[in-house]
Amino acid sequence: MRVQIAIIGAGPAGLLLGQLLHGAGISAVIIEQRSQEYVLGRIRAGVLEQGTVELMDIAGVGGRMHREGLVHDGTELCFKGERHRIDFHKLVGKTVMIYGQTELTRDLMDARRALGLPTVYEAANVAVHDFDTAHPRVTYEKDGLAHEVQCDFIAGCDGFHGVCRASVPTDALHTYERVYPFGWLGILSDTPPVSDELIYVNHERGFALCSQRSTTRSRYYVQCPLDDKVENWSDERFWDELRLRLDREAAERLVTGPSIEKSIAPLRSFVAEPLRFGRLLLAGDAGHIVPPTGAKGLNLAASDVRFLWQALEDHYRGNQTALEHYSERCLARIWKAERFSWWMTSLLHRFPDNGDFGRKIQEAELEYLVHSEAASTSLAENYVGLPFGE
Ligand code: RFL
Ligand code: PHB
Repeated sequence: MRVQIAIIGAGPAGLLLGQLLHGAGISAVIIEQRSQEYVLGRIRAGVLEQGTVELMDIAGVGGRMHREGLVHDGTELCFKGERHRIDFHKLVGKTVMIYGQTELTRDLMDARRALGLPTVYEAANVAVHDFDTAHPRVTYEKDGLAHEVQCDFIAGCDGFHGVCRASVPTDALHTYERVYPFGWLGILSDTPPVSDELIYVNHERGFALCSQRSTTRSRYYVQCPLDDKVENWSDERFWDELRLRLDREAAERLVTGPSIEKSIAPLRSFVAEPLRFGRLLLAGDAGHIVPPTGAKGLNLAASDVRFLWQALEDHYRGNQTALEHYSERCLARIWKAERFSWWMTSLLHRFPDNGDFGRKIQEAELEYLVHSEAASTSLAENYVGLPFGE
């Protein structure tokens, strides 16, 4: 098979890129190691920045998102048992959209199938070759048969554990990393959300987050030790712990029910530089990870894809240097989101070695944040998504 772009990975980055390239008349195949059902079964992000919403519209797949997604004008921060609202719309004139990564992925998969665009699921032993030459190749096996794809470029959209970044010679890559000393235990339940907006909680027992997928489906998280196991957490124990971390009104209003998903995610900050090696271009989690506290992971994947799609379109229109700035353009925005996610994480969690001094500093910063318009505006501006620098 020969295509212009071989996309590795059918997560949000790969699928969105595939859709945008199709709109630009650029041929692509997506090669994914898992099944479609497996990809859709992963419960992850839930908050879309306006820029991500716009990109879904440009890709022609925004219909259901606008019908079913919930527009949020602000969010709440809870500390010392009291909630404080940050009004994004009032402060920066923008909003966010609550629409689960699962739904966004499903819309992109459905659109791709309807257009008959080539996607290989359950591809084994995917390998990328010769990306430092003008003739890159991808090989994989499917149903026991070996396949080869020849292409102009390889888009590495294969997530943090993918093969693309791992195929780059280590001396060509600089990585930056911080691993946090706790995880998030999350559950999904078909219960009405405790509040109309998200609640981020700083509590002496640890961080908690009340999020949602719809008016009838909730997503809640509590900070837990890194070595904790899902098996240690019955639904009852989870609800009891969450209730303890909420303010009194929310604790009384919380509607509990059976969980339909429960998992523990570690928290990490990670950036690989650069994001381009010859004709291999990394996008999304393949190049960087943020802790979920700022709701930036999926949105960063979308912003890389925006830069990549535009650079590839320019390249095929004859601009021979269009791809040269891809990495630096992405990284400028990535590092700002890394900073914001690290800051939100530091502000809201209990760190084992922070001590009383650290706790007092957190409290002072939270007080400042909710009572200073300048500080609230800074949070709002970052949360809804910084500009693309265009
Ligand atoms: P994805 O979604 O990981 O998709 C990568 C795809 O590549 C496939 N793949 C391969 N395919 C072929 N060959 C190989 N060798 C391959 N290796 C991997 C994988 O099967 C997969 O289908 O990356 P992408 O597209 O860059 O999208 C990024 C987002 O998924 C990610 O940033 C967010 O979901 C991060 N994240 C969260 N972000 C938020 O904003 N809020 C959250 O609450 C939130 N929760 C999470 C998360 C990420 C998690 N991970 C990665 C463990 C919870 C978890 C558990
Ligand atoms: C979620 O709904 O899963 C979610 C929302 C906001 C975050 C992280 C996760 O910051």
